[in-house]
Amino acid sequence: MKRALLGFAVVGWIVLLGQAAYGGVTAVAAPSTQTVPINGTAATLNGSGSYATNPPVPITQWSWDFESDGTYDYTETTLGGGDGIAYKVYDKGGIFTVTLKATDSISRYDTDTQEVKVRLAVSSGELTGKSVQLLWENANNSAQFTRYEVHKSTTQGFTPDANSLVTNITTMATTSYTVTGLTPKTTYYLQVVLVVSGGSIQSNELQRATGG
Ligand SMILES: [Ca+2]
Repeated sequence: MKRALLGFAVVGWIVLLGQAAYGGVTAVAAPSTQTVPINGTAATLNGSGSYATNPPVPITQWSWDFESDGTYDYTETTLGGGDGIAYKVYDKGGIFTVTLKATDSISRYDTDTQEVKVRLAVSSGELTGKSVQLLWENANNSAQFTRYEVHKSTTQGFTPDANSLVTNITTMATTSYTVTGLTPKTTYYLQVVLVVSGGSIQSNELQRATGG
């Protein structure tokens, strides 16, 4: 009798191990990285490519933690008409890791992550023959903020580097800067790079021609 019970226990463990090795849910967060502006275009958080195997039952619930702080911020289900695709507008600049949790109809789940870079949206204020004022949204993220870098170039699509750097601004609340000493009747390309603890993010590139 004792031997029979032991045999059953061993078979049970083999079945459990088989499920862990060959079946389950695979969460797929796509696209893996993307860049969106602050208070602008929503990031697309697409978990619809997630799937279950052995048995291949449907995925019935998707949950997202928008900044991977351990709390899921939004959940949708097939019962509620969800399709596994969510959108998120960020109101803080920075680099965010989004966690997706996909759960199937028999309560198995998996997680995957994607990176969303939220860049500054730069616009222009006053323009003269020798200067241009830049304005941008507050990064509003003291947990990550390191500095703003103002860059200028006469080459469209330039990559910000030491040569294009105009100034560093280390006060997060500062959201404008006037670039001076420019040549009249010249087209300039301007960016404000947001540097955060996890890396740096280029802004949009602003094109402005100085007056004569
Ligand atoms: Ca969260």
